[in-house]
Amino acid sequence: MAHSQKTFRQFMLEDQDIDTDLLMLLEDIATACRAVSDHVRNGAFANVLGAANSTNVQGEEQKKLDVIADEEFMRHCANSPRVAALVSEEVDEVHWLKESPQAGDFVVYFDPLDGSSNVDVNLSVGSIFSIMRLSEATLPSDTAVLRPGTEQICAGYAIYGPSTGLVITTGQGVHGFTHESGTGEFRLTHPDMTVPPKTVEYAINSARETFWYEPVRRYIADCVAGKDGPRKEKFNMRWTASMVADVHRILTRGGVFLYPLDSGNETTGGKLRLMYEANPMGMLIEQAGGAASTGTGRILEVQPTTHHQRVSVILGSSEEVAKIETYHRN
Ligand code: P6P
Repeated sequence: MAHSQKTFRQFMLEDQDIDTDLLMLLEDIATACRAVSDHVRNGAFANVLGAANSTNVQGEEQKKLDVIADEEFMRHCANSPRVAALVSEEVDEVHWLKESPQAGDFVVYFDPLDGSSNVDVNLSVGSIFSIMRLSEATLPSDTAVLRPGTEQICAGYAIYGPSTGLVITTGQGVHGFTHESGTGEFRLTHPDMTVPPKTVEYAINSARETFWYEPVRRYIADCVAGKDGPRKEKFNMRWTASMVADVHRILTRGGVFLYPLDSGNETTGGKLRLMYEANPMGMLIEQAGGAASTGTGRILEVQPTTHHQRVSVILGSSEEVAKIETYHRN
């Protein structure tokens, strides 16, 4: 069968060197993503759009779909007997599934519905996931899940846009699948996704300019200065307020995404979360030949201290990320 027609399972079995336990977990995650996609696409008929009248651990207003998406991931990831713990953006504590977790058991970190404020206005949203393996048997103590992003064995996201996509890496490149209605299969449509090293397109929430520190302010000003400025290039800007959509665009055509530490979010360490947003997106971008930095260091080398901690995120085309790091050094 032609490479591009392969189903998720065929590709994982034939073109990726992964063990059966991981494949079974990935199929459960793909099922959770199908279920969330269905909830998102039919939300208007099920009275699940809008606020849930609750807040999550981040103190952010939860949408009904945030809670439903979390329930789908919790349910489907719990099928595998090798999953020891689940860490969800929507849940304060680490959700331990086993009394005595064993070496090789999985920890799954996820943001079940990222960018959910976009759902009510029918813009793209997504689910983000990251998988690590316990290196040794442990008591179900929360410190066991605080591992640096370099220890991820798998990272991926589903994007609920004009089509439902699933983009994943197991450390062997980045591969994109598209959901086929009818069969329900995720079919390989974007093998070997790579990020071009150069770009003239950046993504940042420019409404935060007044909070930016000097390196970011100067970098953006130089981009805006265009052909007559120091970059001697005309730059374009995109901001979708959905990390999954911005990262998917960058994986597809290049670009750089910035959600930096600034004077408005410094007290919380940034805006985006390390374990289930920055780390998985960082692994995907690096596996696609890009770079993922805090501005002063590699995101994947950040040693977590709490499982909901936030971090500064600058990721995408490698030469542009390196350029931004020089602004931080100077
Ligand atoms: P802002 C969505 O809430 C999110 O976590 C990311 O998906 C997105 O990139 C960012 O926050 C948007 O933040 O400040 O533009 O609303």
